[in-house]
Amino acid sequence: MSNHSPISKDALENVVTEVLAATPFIDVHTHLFAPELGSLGLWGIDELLTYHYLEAELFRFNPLQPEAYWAMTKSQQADVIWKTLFVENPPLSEACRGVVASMHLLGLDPNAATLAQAREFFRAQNLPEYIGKVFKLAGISSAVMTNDILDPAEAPQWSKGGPRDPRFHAALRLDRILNQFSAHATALDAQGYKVEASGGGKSMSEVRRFLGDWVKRAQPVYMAVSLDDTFFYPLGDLRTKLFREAVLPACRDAGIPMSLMIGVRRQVNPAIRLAGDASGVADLRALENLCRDFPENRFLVSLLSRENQHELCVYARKFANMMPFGCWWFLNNPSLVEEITRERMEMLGPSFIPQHSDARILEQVIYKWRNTRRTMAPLLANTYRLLIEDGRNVTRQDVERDVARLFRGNFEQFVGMKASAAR
Ligand code: HDL
Ligand code: ZN
Repeated sequence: MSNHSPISKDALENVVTEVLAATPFIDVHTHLFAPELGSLGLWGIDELLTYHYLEAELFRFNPLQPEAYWAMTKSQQADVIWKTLFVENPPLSEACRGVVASMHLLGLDPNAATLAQAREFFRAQNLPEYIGKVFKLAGISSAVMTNDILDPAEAPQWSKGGPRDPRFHAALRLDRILNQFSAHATALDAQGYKVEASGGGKSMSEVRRFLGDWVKRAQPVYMAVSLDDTFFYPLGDLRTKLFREAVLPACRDAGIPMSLMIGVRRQVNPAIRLAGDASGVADLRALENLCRDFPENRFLVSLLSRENQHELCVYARKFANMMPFGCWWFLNNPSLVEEITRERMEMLGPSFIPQHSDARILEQVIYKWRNTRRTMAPLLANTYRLLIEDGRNVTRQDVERDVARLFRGNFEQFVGMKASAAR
């Protein structure tokens, strides 16, 4: 059958599955790092098992108290998580099954009683080459990093010029500036930017200059911030001033979008550290105001609450300068990915970015993208089935075009990246 001949309804899911498997995706938000950024990049079985999603689940199955857990070494922590969640209990949760899937696809035995075999395998890997193997298994061509440019652990890594590995794109993460400016004004001042903790004086133009210097250094594809569920815009606060006079102008200077990730209820349980954040419903009038007041800016948006998803689709229909992306964090589970993606397709057609992995540990991209393809195949096939039943032909070429657009082209076009071959 040629690429241009109509697909029969019963062949749809096979064709969609094949096209999803054959198209390398761009992972538009991760916490992965290019190998040139050294130990910031996490990989291997001990990191996979001490992922904060699994730490949260450990405390539900094991009476071990957090303080005692934090006192352990990384390998002791991984051992207790493996024993508790994978040996003594069935790894049925999404995060647990993900580790099983990644191990299995790497040729490791997820039924093993201990981590000895896995640790030996990872010790033998050469990172730059291994990244290629993992990205191939995940079906991704590149990943966007999260570069916290005021993090004392990361900033010095860029002094040597920073990565030029085409598999990794930079994104400037601005939480310390937008959410905790006063606490980080000294760090900015120490780097030669004349800012004041109050945000007064030349602070706004200096923050804009700081961001411009980082755009030159890191060539980011977007700037980003994670915002609490209580976030609002505009208020009479310093964050409103920073958005208006520094950050959004810096995005316009660079011609790149601002990524807003809204809805975190931070540290509801500080005892479990990174695992201690929760989710809350945000007031999307803030987003409405930003998209309307800044028509020259473009906004990538991902929301943490399931309850905000439908109104995000409505707003995306009102503002073409806003691009919904991903099923973030607590939403990255097949049952919710399916619900959210269907309502996006019904309201936006293929003009959104369905998913990002949010991977913190390299090998997570293997299972997170396996899950996305597994969820997307029947969903996309059903979308095309309805179109055929309502009178329109669908060809393999249509499917290839739409999958490339959803998982590559929408992002490349929205951030102004030159379109790269999808092969
Ligand atoms: O702020 C973010 O980018 C979130 O993704 C957090 O890193 C969160 O802890 C996370 O890892 N979610 O998957
Ligand atoms: Zn993230």
